[in-house]
Parts: sequence; C-alpha cells; structure tokens
Amino acid sequence: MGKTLAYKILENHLVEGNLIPGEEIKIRIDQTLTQDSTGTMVYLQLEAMDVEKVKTELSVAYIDHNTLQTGFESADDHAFIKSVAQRHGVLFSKPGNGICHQLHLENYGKPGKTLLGSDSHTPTGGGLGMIAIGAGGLDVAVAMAKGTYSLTCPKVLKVELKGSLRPWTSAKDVILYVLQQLSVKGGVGKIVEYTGEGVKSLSVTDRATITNMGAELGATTSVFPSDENTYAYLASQGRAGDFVPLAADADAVYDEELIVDLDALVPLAAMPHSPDNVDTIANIGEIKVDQVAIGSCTNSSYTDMMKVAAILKGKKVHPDVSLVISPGSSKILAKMAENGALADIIASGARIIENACGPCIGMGQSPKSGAVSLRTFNRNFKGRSGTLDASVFLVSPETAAISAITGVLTDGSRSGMELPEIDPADFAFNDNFIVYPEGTNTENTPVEMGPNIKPFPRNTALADTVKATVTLHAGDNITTDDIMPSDSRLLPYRSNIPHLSNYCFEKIDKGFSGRCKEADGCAIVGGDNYGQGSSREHAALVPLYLGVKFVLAKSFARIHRSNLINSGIMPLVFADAADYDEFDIGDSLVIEDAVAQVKSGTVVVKNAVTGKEYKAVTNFSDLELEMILKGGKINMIKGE
Ligand code: MIC
Ligand code: SF4
Repeated sequence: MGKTLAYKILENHLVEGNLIPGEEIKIRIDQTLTQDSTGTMVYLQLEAMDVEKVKTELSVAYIDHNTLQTGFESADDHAFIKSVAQRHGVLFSKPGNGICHQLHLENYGKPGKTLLGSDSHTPTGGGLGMIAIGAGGLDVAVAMAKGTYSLTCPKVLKVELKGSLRPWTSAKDVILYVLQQLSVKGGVGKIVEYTGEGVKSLSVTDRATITNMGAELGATTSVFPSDENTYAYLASQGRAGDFVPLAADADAVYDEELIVDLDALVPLAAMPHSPDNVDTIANIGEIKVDQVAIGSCTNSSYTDMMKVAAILKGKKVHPDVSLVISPGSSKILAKMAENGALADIIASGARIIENACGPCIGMGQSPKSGAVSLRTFNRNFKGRSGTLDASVFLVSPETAAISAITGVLTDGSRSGMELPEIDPADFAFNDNFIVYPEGTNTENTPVEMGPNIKPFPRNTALADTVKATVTLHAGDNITTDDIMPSDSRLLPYRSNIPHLSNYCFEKIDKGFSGRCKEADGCAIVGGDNYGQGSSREHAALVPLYLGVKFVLAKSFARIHRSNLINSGIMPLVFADAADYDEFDIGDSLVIEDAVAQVKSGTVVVKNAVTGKEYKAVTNFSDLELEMILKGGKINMIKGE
C-alpha cells in the first residue's frame, strides 16, 4: 500500500508508537521556533527543567509580536529571551528581522524535516514539505530539552488541486475555499496533504499561505510535496543545497479526500467573525471599506508585496481608506527598497509599518469604531483587531490592494485591470539580525529578568475529591483569543500571569475573573471546538492561576486541549452533548473519587445541590493521564 507524504516524514522521525490514527506517537523534532509572546513562558519552563543545551538540530527564538515597546516590559522580555537563548544554544532573531514564519521559510526550513513551534501558524513550513506543527510553549520547551514531541497520530486528508489559478484568484482564495468546505473544526485530528497537477502552479510562498491557514481548520498541520518549485525557492534564498525531492507514493491511500478545481475558483472573503464564514466577493457586494491591512505571516511574501505594489503603482489610495502594509521580513523590505516597489507603494498614499505581526495581533492599527477592515491575515475573531465593533474581512493581497483604491470591496477579476506577472528575485544571505550562541561557556550567561517577568503557576497532584463552581457557560468555537485576549494593552504582560488574570474572558464576560477569585475551585462549561485558534498557553495558565480545575465541553481544539493537560487542568468531554444545556453559572459541581475515575476513562460530574449526575469521558493517552494525575507536565518531568 502506497504511503502519504505526511506518514513518510513521520515514519522517518518515529521514536515510539505506530502510525495508526488515534494512537499516541512520539516523534523526533529536528527544529523548533518560538516567538516572543509565547517565548518568555517557553524559556522560563526550559530554565525550570535544568537543561544545558538544546537537543534539536536548530532552534530559533524570534521577536516579532511585541515590538511596539510602549513600556519597558516588552524590551525586558526580549532581553530575557536573548540571554536564555545564549545559555541554551538557541539562535536569537532580533526585532526588525520580520515575522517568525516568513523568516523560518526563508532561512531555515528544510523539506522532510520536523519543526515544532510555539505558535499555531508554524504549519507555514508545510509549504516547504516539512511536518511543521504548532504547540503550546511547554511542549516546545520539552522538544528543545529532549528532542522529541508526543502527539495523537492524525488521519491524512488529501486535498487534490486540479487545474491552475486564474488571474486575481490566489492561494488565499484556495484556503478560504477549503475553510468554507470544511469549517474551523474540519481539520481537527488530521494532516491536510495537498496533491494533484494544481500543485505545480503554486510557488512555495503560495503553498505557505495555504498551509499557514490550515491552522484555521484546526488541523495538526498541512503539507505540500517538495518539487522543482521548492528547489527554485530554496535556490532563490541561496539554499539550493537544502533541497530534497519529496512526494506521496502514486498509490498512497488517504483517510479522506476533497477536490478543489482551481480553474473554477473566484475571489473570496471570510466575513466577520470567523475564517470559515466565506463567500464570493461578488455575492458579498461592494461594501464600503475604511481600512485595508496587508501583511501577516499569511500574506507578506515577496511575491505578495510585489503584486500589491504593481496594483498600487501610479494609483491613489481612496480618500476614506487607511491602507497599512507590513512586509514579512527585512530581506523583503530591503529588496522592495532596492527595486522601487516601496516607492510605488508609498507614493500611492499607503502607510508602511514595521515588518512584524503588528495589526494582526492588535498591536496598533485598530480600526475606527464600527469600521469595515479588509485584512490579508488569517483570523477575524471578534475584537482581535482591538476594536470590538469592527467588521474584519479576510481577503487576498490582490483583493486588498484593489479595494484600497476603489474604497469598496472589489472583485479584481471584474475590474478590467491586468495583473502583471511577478518575476522571482534572488536574495543575498543576511544574518545581521541574528545573534548566534557563540563563545565559550555560554551556559553561564546570566539570565536577564525584568521586573515584569513573574514565575509561571504550577498545579498540584489531582485531589481525590474535586470541587468546582461553574464560572462560565460558553458557546461553540470559543477561541483562545476569547479566553485570554491579546492586544497592545495586554501583550506586554505575557510574562505576568497575575496581571493577565484580571482580563481572562473579558470580551465575553467581564465577571469571569472575579467569580473565579471568589470561588474555591472553578469549572468552565463549553460547547464544540473549545479553545480553537492561537497556541498561547496563557489560555490555560491563566485559568490555572484562577483555580480552574476542569473544562467540561462538547469537544476541544488540539493545541488548547494539550495546554490544559500540560497545566494539569482536565479537559472533559460530555458523554451526552445534550447535558450541556443543564449547566449554569454558579452550579456547584463535585467529582468524587477523582483519581480512580480519571484512570477508568469515564468521570461522573455531580451537581452538589441537585445530586444529578452527568457522564464525561477523558480520552487521555497514558502520558496525558500521568500528567493529569501529577498536576501537569513540569511536575511529571521533574518527578514531583
Ligand atoms: C496568533 O496569531 O494568535 C498568535 C498571536 O500568533 C498566537 C500566539 C500567541 O498568542 O502568542 C498563535 O497563533 O499561536
Ligand atoms: Fe503573527 Fe498574526 Fe502570524 Fe500570529 S497570525 S504569527 S500574530 S502574523
């Protein structure tokens, strides 16, 4: 039986277990990446594990999220990460170098390698034929310490691409179409593998746009074959030597299949407030636009920027539109300065902002009240832009650029404007933004701890009787942005869990944090796909700090479920989803004989007042069970 590309790479890295969907496997991790907003926790945890040097082939610490430096906090975090990177043999990428995923693609990603990153969009590396997985910070810290990662073996979903894209329709429309078909939970427990003749028509950065937003499907990761386009991309970055051809066997067997006819695709947009709320731009209509933002790890490649520059050249940004553009990396920005594209963009009336995450994570450029904002980003969750009543639409760079000129959401394919072909460029290697862990005795580098960096909370072993008050009854598809909001006001406090605890769930229910602080142990009741989105383990660490003992939900998103378990918080799944309606804020719950029950795989949650009992299942692997019993991963590793 032929093999999928995903399983070929996993097989090459398999340390324990069998490649059978649903079984726990342990794989070798070749590379890791961290970024600053999850990174401080990662490196505090690495320090807590008393590790000398990382065990990976390459680990990089990027600074790209908190680059505004509105106070000392973020700069202190950067200094902390730099010092710890030096101690443990990790490359440090200074702020200003660009967005972690774009930079990793350009400089370090290699076909056939595994990459684990403390950011949910790490699967961007799948565009280069890597198995690149996003995970919670602690999992990345452990991967650095031990060189391995444990996960549930995913199924493989084949997406067959037929035909080729027409002008004004781009990679972003491909993934928006896939999201429309599969939904934000359609990829849970799966690797999405792209095949078919249409693959050839997509460059590596096009592919990376698609694998990047596979995170929005909830997929473990997404992967493309490594072919002549991969070679061309690596060669353009001066890395032809890193090329290896990779593909699935011709007779590979997949668990599921979706066919996408590229010729039939038209420009699409994801409407507020979910990446899967997709329709054609023609159907949505020419709505008036207030802001257009182009960039983010999804659409900030050289080709994306050059397409935008070509559309804007000689034109004027509409008087009612604020257009902001952030290229993905310093190399791209420098190239645009060299070839005149930057001048064309500036001349059109666009604002150039730092090559960092910026507005994508609400770090500046919040739109005006009630605004319509078109963004080439990957998430349009309510309030993520920093403006709660803004309507954010996710679109391709082509759609964003032409709409910035017309002032209304515009389908470029109906505009009569011709899009020029963009010639690929060659890039010179430049590591002036990289600090290498060089020199003797780097392990003695002192750790620089700013006053805003507080220790992370630790859990205790599972008690025999777990008592908890319900402090939130949440709906479906709760995001980690809902659980732990992040914007320019809160991002500087990613190293300070006590401070963040005041804002937990604040966009959904301002009373949550106060109720938890009053209760002696609490529980959250959730719907389907609880914890989708960002990998931030703050969405588990803050609830841990607030005394959350378990989350009882209809289903969980992958990374957040792991983060809860790593923190010793039980993710429990309703045996009968209809029970969800029977819970309310203030209910007193009890789990008796918790240790024995959790070991059995089924837990009875009792309402302490009415005496009514509800069944929940744990679905824990042996390793997960151990973590829950010990009160989290760090306790397990340290044998406490
Ligand atoms: C995001 O896009 O939501 C982030 C910010 O990059 C997060 C990481 C974080 O919250 O720090 C992610 O995607 O994992
Ligand atoms: Fe940064 Fe946005 Fe990408 Fe997250 S999704 S890594 S915030 S650019």
